[in-house]
Amino acid sequence: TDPTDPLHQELLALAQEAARRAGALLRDGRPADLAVAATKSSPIDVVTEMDIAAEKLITDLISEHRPDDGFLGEEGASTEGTSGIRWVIDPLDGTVNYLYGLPTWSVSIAAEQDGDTVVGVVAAPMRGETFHAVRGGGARATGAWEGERELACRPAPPLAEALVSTGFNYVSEVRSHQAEVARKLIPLLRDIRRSGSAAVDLCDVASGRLDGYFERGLNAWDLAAGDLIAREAGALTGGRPGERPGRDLAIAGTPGVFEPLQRLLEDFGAWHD
Ligand code: 2AM
Ligand code: CA
Ligand code: CA
Ligand code: CA
Repeated sequence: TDPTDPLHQELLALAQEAARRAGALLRDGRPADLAVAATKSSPIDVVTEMDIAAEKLITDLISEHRPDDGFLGEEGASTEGTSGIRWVIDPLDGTVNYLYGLPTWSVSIAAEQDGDTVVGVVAAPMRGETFHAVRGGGARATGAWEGERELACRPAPPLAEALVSTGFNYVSEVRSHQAEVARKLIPLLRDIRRSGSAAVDLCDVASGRLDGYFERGLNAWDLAAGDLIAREAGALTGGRPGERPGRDLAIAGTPGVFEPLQRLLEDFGAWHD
């Protein structure tokens, strides 16, 4: 694949602009009393309004430039399109963090061409960072902290020194099982993190800030952009052995951590109760 393909460059520029604007909307539009509301009334409704507004901003902007593209978005965007391009969008990944005022949340936008992800953008406005990748062209990030840079995942440490992030589902029976898997893993790893944004975790693997990541129960919009960014940075990604990342299980890791982590998750039956 040719990373300088003008279509892919056009899709990248559009995804970056949409992510920038949606990130600004979420950052500037967040009600100051949201975290207080979390302990009272119905804060989820307020967050849901922001989710929906951000998704609409993204799909409106893209449709204006590319009226024939399809969409799949967490907040309901679902159209086929006729151009062969479909956008896979999570307008706000890390909703619970956003609700509480924690900085780890993101806007995730991917473009698929005939079913394969060709562009991924993840903007994390409160970290001042945006990550992007074009298929075959590597992954890059821009940000105040580490500047503009090419991303490369870390050289593999022994599993016992690997820092691995995960997430927990919201279905209580699944959570207990996930806690059991984490209990078995903790003594075998350096430590475990739980950031609350799957898209940010995948970008942190790409950046060499994490050695691995796994989660169960995710949807296409959580994974699409971050998975391409991780792979273009040299990470391996997958699901159950032999499968692509999906609802049952999504795993990303630096080569050398990915396979032993996948094997352990298989041994611990991480994708079933
Ligand atoms: P969200 O913030 O967009 O809802 C954190 O572990 C990851 O799980 C995030 O990507 C989060 O996405 C996702 N998530 C949150 N609630 C979920 C649910 N009910 N089902 C599946 N995934 C969920
Ligand atoms: Ca999500
Ligand atoms: Ca979301
Ligand atoms: Ca959600």
